[in-house]
Amino acid sequence: MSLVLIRKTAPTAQWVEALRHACPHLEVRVWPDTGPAEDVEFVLSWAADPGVIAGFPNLRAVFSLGAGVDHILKDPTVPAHLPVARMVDPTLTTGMVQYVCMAVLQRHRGWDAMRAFQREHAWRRPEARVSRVGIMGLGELGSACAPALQGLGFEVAGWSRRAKTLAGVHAYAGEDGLHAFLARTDILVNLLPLTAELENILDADTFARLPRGAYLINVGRGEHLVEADLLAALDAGQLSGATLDVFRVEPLPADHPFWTRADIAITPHNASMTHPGTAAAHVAANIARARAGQALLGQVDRQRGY
Ligand code: NDP
Ligand code: OXD
Repeated sequence: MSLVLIRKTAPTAQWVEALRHACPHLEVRVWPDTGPAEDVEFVLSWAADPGVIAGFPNLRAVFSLGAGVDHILKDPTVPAHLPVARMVDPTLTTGMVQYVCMAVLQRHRGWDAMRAFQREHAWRRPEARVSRVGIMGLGELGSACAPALQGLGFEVAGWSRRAKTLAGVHAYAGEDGLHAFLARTDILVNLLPLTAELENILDADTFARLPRGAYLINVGRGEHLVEADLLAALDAGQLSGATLDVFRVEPLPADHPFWTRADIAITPHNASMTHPGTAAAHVAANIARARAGQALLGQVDRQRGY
């Protein structure tokens, strides 16, 4: 029996080596060289084409190469009974904490303004700011970013589906908590998963509820953001800027209006990456669990969508 690795647009050698090391008795194959479809027990995938996963009749589980599972759940052919697990990887978490802290600090300390002053040879200090950070999504990643930001001196709030208690974090939950959460947030960090309910959550209404001049950091998914509403909010001064790592269409098309805006910082969906050396252990643990008929680590609730 084998595991098939599906990673169409990125190298696979490191993954194969790490998986063979973590699971010495597992046969690892790289799609499309899968061998007999009946022999495939697990798929470890990022953005498999629709129908590919359903082509393996004896699967025990599907593992995502990333924290997000939207790329798997949007394929209607993936059998409903099949357990799906998201990635939980310490290196992925650390990378996200670094990125979010970097983007928050750049905004808070006026880094872009200082670079612009430098280009003019101007010895000038940006305005001092008070920045209350609000994190949408207090899961694996959001709940790791919160204490790191607190350690840097920020007042931090978080918004999740169910009520949460995190030391020192102002926790808001559900639709009832959303407006109050937004009203106290100067820098909004989106770390939500993409579910049907959350698509387009970063829209004109959300922006209007933030304090005037607030800043957006979107590291969740491009589909959370209504792009035209962001441009309108920036033009109207309701938002003062945005750091965007994820987009509806990736790579971001060369003629997209975001590219040329001084008030938008773009990064190429690399806020954080799964690292095979640390993540293979999570896959190995889940293989053992699936074979023992146990719930997976990071198992997704297919109804909830994350
Ligand atoms: P988790 O599943 O651990 O956490 C998801 C969080 O979102 C939970 O706190 C959950 O609430 C909350 N949530 C879900 N639905 C709702 C809702 N309807 N209303 C309010 N809150 C909701 O995910 P991770 O932290 O591991 O990852 C989050 C996302 O980050 C990924 O799905 C992916 O899209 C993105 N990501 C982006 C990367 C990048 O490089 N740009 C890298 C890695 C991830 P509750 O706690 O109550 O369940
Ligand atoms: C992920 C991502 O979901 O990289 O891990 O977006």
